[in-house]
Amino acid sequence: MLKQNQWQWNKLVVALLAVMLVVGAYGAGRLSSPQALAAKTAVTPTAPIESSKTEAGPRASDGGHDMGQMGSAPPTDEMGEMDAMDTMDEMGHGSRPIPSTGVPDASETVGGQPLAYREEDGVKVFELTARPVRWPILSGDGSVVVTAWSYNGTVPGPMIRVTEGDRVRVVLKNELPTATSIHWHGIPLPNAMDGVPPFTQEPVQPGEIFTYEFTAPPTGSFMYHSHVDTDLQIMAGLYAPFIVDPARPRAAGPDVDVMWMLSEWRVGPDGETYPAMPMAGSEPNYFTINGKAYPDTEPIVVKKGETVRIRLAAIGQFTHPMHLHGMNFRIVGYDGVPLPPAQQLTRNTVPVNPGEIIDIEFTADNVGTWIFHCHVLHHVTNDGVEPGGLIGVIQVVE
Ligand SMILES: [Cu+2]
Repeated sequence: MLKQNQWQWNKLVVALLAVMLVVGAYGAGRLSSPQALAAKTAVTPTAPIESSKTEAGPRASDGGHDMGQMGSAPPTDEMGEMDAMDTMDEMGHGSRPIPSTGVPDASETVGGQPLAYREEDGVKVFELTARPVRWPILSGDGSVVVTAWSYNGTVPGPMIRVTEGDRVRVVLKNELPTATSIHWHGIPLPNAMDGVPPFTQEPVQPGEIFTYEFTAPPTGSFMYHSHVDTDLQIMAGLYAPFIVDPARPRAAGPDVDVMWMLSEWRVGPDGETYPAMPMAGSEPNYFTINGKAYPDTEPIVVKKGETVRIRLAAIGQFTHPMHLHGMNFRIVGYDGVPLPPAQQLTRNTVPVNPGEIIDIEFTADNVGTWIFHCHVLHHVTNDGVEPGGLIGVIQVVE
């Protein structure tokens, strides 16, 4: 009896040991994969293997970005070249910096300004040149300059503003190192003018010119942006506002009427600019309204009682829930379509998803210095330091 109990006890111990071994091995496997991935991810941003062939290396003038947790170590011997190559493949082109060698500094410092046009036989003709530029997103002591791809040397590119029914012609010259195109986001137009290689046109090669022409749609907020390698080219700055005004304006327009284009950047510890691609491991560490991070974002100053319209456009790869302090706003337009009063929600926070354009209006009836900011809290930092990023200041004065 005793012997049989001992035998069963031994069997139980052996079975328990076996279970522990299996669970242990499974747990170790589960743990080791993400750790290995994290190690690879951390190494990649400073392993610009591709770029080292064409780039002169880190820009000394851009040194001093303390990346903290975003930081990364150069590839270690044990990592080996094969591992580095594997990681490059996993991360795609998000791991390569936007080439900065020979890129000139921007001559303008404010983006999204109205673009002058000339009239030819009743057609409004606009000219755009897509070209690289060194663009300041933060000035002063902690200045940060990114390597951007721009329209006419600014981020965002210049605002095209026309009246509904206008005939519009846009001549695009490509001075980028790669092919590009322009898509007219939200604007109904003939298919051949939609700007989407390979579906509607061939890519516009470096040095080439392509002319777009269409009729301006009914009034609303739109944008234009590249439609080639979009997760690189749009993240690098190839976007701009396009506004269509009503042919017969309503009695009283808003006193302030601005468009805020929201986007993200990644500046690496090497000072180079990487396209922010969250799902490719290239997390952004700077966030901009019209190409500027707070405190360089343009403040809005209004008198008490004046009306403010802000056209919010998320052109990057994140949703930005924009929250206004001190006052509520009405959502008066969605994706370029003005909303009738019965559909206008009153809110103080509105999520702006990638590709969406949301028009809000409010009466500035509360005196003070109010902020209108993204409520994803990482997005109100500059490289991890708050306040920064997607904060706009609205100053209501007597
Ligand atoms: Cu955000």
